[in-house]
Amino acid sequence: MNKLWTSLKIKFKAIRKQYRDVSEYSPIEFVTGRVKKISSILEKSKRRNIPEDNIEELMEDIAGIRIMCQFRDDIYKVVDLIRKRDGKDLRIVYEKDYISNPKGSGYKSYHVIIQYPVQTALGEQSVLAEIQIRTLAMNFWATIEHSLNYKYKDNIPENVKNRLRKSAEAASNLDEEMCEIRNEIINAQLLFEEKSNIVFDITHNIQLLHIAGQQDLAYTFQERFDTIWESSSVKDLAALLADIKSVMQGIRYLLTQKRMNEKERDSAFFETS
Ligand code: 0O2
Repeated sequence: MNKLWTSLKIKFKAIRKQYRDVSEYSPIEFVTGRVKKISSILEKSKRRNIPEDNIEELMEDIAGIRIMCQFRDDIYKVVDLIRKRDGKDLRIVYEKDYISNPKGSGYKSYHVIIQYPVQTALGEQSVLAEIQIRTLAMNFWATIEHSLNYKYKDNIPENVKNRLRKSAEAASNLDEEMCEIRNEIINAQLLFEEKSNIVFDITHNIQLLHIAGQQDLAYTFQERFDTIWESSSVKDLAALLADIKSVMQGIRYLLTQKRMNEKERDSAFFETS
């Protein structure tokens, strides 16, 4: 089983590295291996009537990995990454979405049960494994709840259960808040990029007006730019750029006409001389 989760862990760590190598944000924060405790295996085999000899083939979560993500949206990106590999280096058997449908305990995670090939002394064997995908907050909650369950031997007192459910809600709110903050940051970055592109275009076109000998127009636009720049409105900057571009188009048209007239005049001069 160690071979299985080591191989899976390496696979997902490699995906994370690929993102980081091209300086892109990785939806995978970190990956850990996970092997079920013997007591859990026995309890589950009893609950599901799985004969001891068939545990490895029939119990899907004996071993697997946990993939931790920074943000809740990242979980679905990781699920998509796994789906893209379906039928290639692994096969998806089924999925359990405990994020849309949390467990009664308050537990949240996305589980993907896969069939995965491992090399054994008897050759290649396909084994079942569970990939649990969750945020750091979900993992924090699940780790504590799991250890309390262990301590109370699955008989957590009702008042503690209630508090755990409330803390699961708090973890969920934290995830939501973080997602919103993140989207706000991404939007602010996009707006900043848009603004700097417009400013670059405006200043470049004002320079072109100077080169074209249109000093008066260049100064008029420069003044408008100075006023808008103070107020920092992208909408106003975009309107100014549109005005400059339309004036530039007119100037270009006039210059082309002028050049054509000059050419015609020159050829008429050479024809008559
Ligand atoms: P360990 O020690 O992590 O392996 P089901 O029969 O479908 O109702 P089943 O088959 O146990 O339930 O599958 P499920 O619910 O998908 O659980 C598989 C694993 O998910 C668990 O394995 C846990 O790792 C995790 N998990 C599921 N529910 C909870 C929960 O309420 N709290 C916590 N902390 N983890 C949960 P094990 O063997 O329980 O634990």
